[in-house]
Amino acid sequence: MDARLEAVRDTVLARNPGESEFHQAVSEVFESLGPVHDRHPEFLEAAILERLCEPERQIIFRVPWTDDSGRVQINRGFRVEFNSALGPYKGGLRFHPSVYLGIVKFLGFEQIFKNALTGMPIGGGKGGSDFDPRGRSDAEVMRFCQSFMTELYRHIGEYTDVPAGDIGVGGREIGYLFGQYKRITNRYESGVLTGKGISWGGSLVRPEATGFGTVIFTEEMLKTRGSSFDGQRVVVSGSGNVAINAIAKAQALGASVVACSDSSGYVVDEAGIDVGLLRQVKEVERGRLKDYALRRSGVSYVETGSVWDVDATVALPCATQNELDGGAAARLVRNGLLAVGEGANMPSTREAVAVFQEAGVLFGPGKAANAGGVATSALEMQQNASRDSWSFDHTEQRLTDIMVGIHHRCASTADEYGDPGNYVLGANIGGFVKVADAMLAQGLI
Ligand code: NDP
Ligand code: 2IT
Repeated sequence: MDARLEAVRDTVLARNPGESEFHQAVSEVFESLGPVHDRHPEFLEAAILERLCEPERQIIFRVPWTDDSGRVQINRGFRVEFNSALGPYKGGLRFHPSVYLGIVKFLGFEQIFKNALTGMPIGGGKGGSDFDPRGRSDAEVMRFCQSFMTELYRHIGEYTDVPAGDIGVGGREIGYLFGQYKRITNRYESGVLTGKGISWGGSLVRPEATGFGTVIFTEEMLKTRGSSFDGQRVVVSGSGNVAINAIAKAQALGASVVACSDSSGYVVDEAGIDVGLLRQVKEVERGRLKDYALRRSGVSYVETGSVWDVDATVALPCATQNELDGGAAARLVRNGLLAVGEGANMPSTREAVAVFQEAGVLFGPGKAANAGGVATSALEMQQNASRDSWSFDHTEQRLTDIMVGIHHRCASTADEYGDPGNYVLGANIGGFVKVADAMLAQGLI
């Protein structure tokens, strides 16, 4: 890494001790930016990087609620409003026991560049809680969401900060959060949250958008090698919102998706995952992946090892950060891997990314490949602002155009900076330059 950038990076790491995921996300972006600063010394002079790494505002709050047995529970809530150069802070809320400030900051930092790449007018932010929704009743989830929003409402708004879902936050949670916001503020402010239900301000295609978008981006990468999803053998990690919709889209394009996972194990279904059954088990019944294997013949369920032990020509990691390490990457490469599209945020470790890139595997980093979710959130905001609602086909076409556009931006930026095919470089530089230009224009704030 460039010595000037290394000095800034070291200061950022020292000022944010113990936040390993944030350190990882910052280091990865900095490693791409040397050539930009050679061309744009004004960015260094204006301390754009130092400002980018310091969130504009960080909110941490107590979330008290009572469980079904009447016991008081206390969780911690977060919202990191990272950067508003391009628009209101925009990014999801994650409810998972692992959530702490370092995870929220890594996600918020990634979101700045991702949102810039979409070409939509949205800044970057992220939030969540260490609340674990697993095993909680609907009533408990509702009381938690109401308490969470009772603090969060004062910090968000259509023109300020617009949260959405992420791990552990889907349509049910957005509903409870929106209801409480409306009740406290006495405003039907549809544009304050995205991922809403269709009948009360949501957008068609938003539920599918992240998984669909990841596959569309990966298809664009495959096309550069004269290939496509048709006939590929695909492995997907996770079995939540992003994974299920990535499986559906990959199969619609002619691929066979033979495995997916949850945090307890993975299934191998050589006949191709039955998306209808998977949706029934995971989305309707809120069951575990093991239940899928119990209900379908010829499927094996594996509790040890990793879903990345299953050979694939295309890998779509759609679960969580750092779930695919260097060893798994090397094994996949040895067994014929052609492409990786990251549906999750930072699922590949830095060692894994290096293995893929050295082997010449097409590698689409999350901030580009999974941007379809937030882009469709921005389309939901457009519909809310105009009090309109668009058809499925129209919205899906917009999503497709946006993903093709992001692919083009990443590829042409990589070409421009002399490293064709390096989508990591293209995404980091493409997103950064857009935000840096806006920050310069807006003065020292
Ligand atoms: P969901 O909560 O719907 O699903 C998450 C899935 O990942 C579940 O199958 C879950 O398994 C698995 N998972 C979570 N944590 C772990 C872990 N520590 N180890 C193994 N598996 C794990 O979340 P989403 O599908 O919405 O999100 C998945 C990823 O996609 C995240 O990285 C998220 O940040 C990213 N993303 C999401 C977007 C969206 O629009 N929802 C947009 C862009 C990115 P289990 O049930 O066992 O916990
Ligand atoms: O990581 C992400 O981009 C998301 N969780 C979606 C954010 C959004 O505002 O739709």
